[in-house]
Amino acid sequence: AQRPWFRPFDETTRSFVFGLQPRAIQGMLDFDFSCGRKTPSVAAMIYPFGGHHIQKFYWGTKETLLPVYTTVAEAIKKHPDVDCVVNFASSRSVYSATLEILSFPQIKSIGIIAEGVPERHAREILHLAEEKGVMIIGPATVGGIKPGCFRIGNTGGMMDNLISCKLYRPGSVGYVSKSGGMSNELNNILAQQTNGVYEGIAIGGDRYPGTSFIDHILRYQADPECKLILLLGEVGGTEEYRVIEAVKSGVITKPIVAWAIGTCAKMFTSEVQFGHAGSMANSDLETADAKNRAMRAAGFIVPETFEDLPDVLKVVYDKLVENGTIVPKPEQEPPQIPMDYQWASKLGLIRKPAAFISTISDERGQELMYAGMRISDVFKEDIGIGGVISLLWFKRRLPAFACKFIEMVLQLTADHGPAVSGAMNTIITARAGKDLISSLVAGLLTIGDRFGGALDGAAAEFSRGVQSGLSPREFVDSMRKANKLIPGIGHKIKSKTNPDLRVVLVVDYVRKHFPSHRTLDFALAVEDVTTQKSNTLILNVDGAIAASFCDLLYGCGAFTEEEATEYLRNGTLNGLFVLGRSMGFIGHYLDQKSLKQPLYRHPADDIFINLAQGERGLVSSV
Ligand code: Q5B
Repeated sequence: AQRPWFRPFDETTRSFVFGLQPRAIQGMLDFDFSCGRKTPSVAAMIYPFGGHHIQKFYWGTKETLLPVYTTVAEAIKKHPDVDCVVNFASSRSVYSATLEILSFPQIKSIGIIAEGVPERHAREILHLAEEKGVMIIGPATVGGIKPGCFRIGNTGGMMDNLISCKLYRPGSVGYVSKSGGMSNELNNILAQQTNGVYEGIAIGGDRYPGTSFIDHILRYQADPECKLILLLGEVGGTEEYRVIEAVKSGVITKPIVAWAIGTCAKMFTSEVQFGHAGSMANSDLETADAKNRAMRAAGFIVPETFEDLPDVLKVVYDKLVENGTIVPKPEQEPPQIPMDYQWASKLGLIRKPAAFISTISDERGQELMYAGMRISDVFKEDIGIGGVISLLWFKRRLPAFACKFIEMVLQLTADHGPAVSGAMNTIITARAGKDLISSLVAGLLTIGDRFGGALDGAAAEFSRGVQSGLSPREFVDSMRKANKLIPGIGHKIKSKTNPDLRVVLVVDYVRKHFPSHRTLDFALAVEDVTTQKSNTLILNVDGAIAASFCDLLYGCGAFTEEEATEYLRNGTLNGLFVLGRSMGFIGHYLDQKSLKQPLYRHPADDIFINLAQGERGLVSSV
């Protein structure tokens, strides 16, 4: 867009942001939206690292995508409408980045935010920019703002501040200051005492800013929309004198209110360096008092103190309204800007129901917590795997005998040879070249009612038997009547004559350490009945663990009856087998890998293939 020389920014200004600055960009886009801009003022980001990608931002209540380019050249090529760069490059890289940007004549203005730019680099940039007719704002600046049009980076602060300073629409006062912080103060004063800011630029606090007070004041003088000029100078440097000369020589004719801050420097016995690199008087001329005196003498409107500045501005503004120079426009409703969620939530302005609830662990603080116990205490108190499971599964410390029993279960169920369903699956999957997790999961998926996953069912049936007061015989009959196998009873290879020693170990431990073992006793009595039919119908490892765990949950004193029932119903016990057997499956996977076992193909002569059977079914269905 063609803009007059004195108006570098308007409501069509489009910019690149150099550097990954999503917060600043979101701030610029929120400002644009509040101004009623049709298009976002940021067209793209330039970031040399991380490759070309896209980032998502809010545009009002909706979302929009901005590209991230790795080179200025690519960005320039894709966005011929952009003529401004907000350069967030660090003090180390800003010099080379700015030189690169300056090599593209499409760019007419650059805001340089970095502090600590070496003065030699700043002067070179300034010299080159002058040669090329590019306006530099900064370095060491927050930037500037053109109300209703364009915001450089973070200028003006948070959205609530921008709204309360009415920066979403133009006023009539153009100001220039060194300090970004003081710009905020001026935005506020001007919103209260006048019809607000027309444009505000913070040139930055370094000794060699890219543009100075006079550059911007000359633009304000030329711009018919700017009716009143405000200059906030400060101690150090002589830039205010260039403005004084322009006023004296009649180049600046618009009313100009001014103040040089740092008048308190005289109260110190030695020279004072204020916050900015350039804010120190190296001669009498550079003191704030001398500048204020000289500006007053040249016809600037200079208050007695900074505190009087708002009143003085009001008087001057009222006169301009009275004589018709400024015709105040009817105030427009401040726009509704959706609040930033993080910010509003931090201030306690909004709430929302959490999508998830979690009550077992917390990593947000300094130390990881398991159910309220610090991870360092887990080790200090040596609670072991049983203790960790008691915290993460049951959200409480269980008595030592219970934790020990959990560990015993994990050890007993860890493996039962390569021939069981799950291990076979893991082995075949590993031999098919799959990874550890796929092979492990292939094994785990076999766990169910028949293999290894009979614990939940066994716990439900044995505790039903105990609670209903049935005799073991009546219980077995009730299962037969319901045409159900008893979970936890029966084994493929173990029998009365070939007992499963894992079961013996469980029974011994429980009888010795548990306060009550009536469910286990009931299950063993059921075994006495079932083994009368076949000596393979023993209480198997699933059944023994399940019955014992019922006794643990109902009898250890850590759970109410309801809680114990709930844990059984929720599949806790099969979890024990899954956890324990995972150790074995991982072992089988690693074993196959280290043995370099090839792809397995089952011998066809071991599969009875009978197509005739299938064909008959097909024919009959036709
Ligand atoms: N009958 C385990 O079957 C097995 C009966 C029953 C009443 C029963 C079977 C069963 C319940 C599920 C269960 C966990 C399939 C087992 C485990 C981990 C493992 C594995 C390992 C490891 C064995 C013969 C006759 C039939 C049946 C009757 C059988 N079970 N009656 N209640 N529970 N149990 N699973 O030997 O009149 O002739 O028709 O499903 O607890 O998985 O090491 O291998 O650590 O990895 O093939 O230990 O018992 O017997 O099916 O031929 O039945 O007994 O009705 O009667 P079998 P079947 P009938 S531990």
